[in-house]
Amino acid sequence: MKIDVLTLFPAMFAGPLDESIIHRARQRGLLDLKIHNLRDWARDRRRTVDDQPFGGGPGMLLKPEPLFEAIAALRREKTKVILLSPAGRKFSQSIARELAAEEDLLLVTGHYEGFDERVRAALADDELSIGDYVLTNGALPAMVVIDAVTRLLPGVLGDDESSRRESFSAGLLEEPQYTRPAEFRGMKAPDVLVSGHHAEIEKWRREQAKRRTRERRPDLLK
Ligand code: 4GX
Repeated sequence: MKIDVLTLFPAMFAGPLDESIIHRARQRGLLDLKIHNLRDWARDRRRTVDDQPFGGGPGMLLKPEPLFEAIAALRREKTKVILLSPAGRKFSQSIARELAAEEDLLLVTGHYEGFDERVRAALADDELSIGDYVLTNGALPAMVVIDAVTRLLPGVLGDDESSRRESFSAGLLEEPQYTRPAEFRGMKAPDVLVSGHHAEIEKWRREQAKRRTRERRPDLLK
């Protein structure tokens, strides 16, 4: 899969996407990720990308010309252009699955008070929010989307990692889990897990996952 990102803060992307599973996916060619600086499409000597809103009010908006030129330069036939902003539809695992089936994404991160509305109207195929809180810019939301989508691409996770995810636990929170030692500072791991009785263990895990989901996230059961 190819993912392009348009941002005013390309340096923010250096660390998080060069570690661990995402790093491995990039190295193996499963994810082709490119970060682009919106300022490269500014026309004036000061490389201006923002301007004051018509009608007055606080803050600045991303002006349309650099965004239109950048998106025209970066988009290809099958590219899905996605804006990141608090006004988007709420990002979720099912949207991550939708996006993982695409060939080509262009993530456009909001800054300042947002975009000129014509960017939305003319260029965006979708608009996503990662949750109901206010961040300083859209770089972290873009990285959240990239991370959640990349781990769903074929071949990115090892068999162990992905088969466990695909098992009964889908749609439920994880059950309590323990590793050695079986007793630690007076706290014991449940006997059933240590017992080695596989059918009992599976039954216990399923019950615990359901109970935890019912107690903490009943919305997931609906
Ligand atoms: N999920 N932010 C975007 C600027 C902005 C404001 C309005 C477009 C319209 C966020 C989130 C988020 C802060 C990124 C405001 N862009 N983005 N930025 N939550 O809080 O996606």
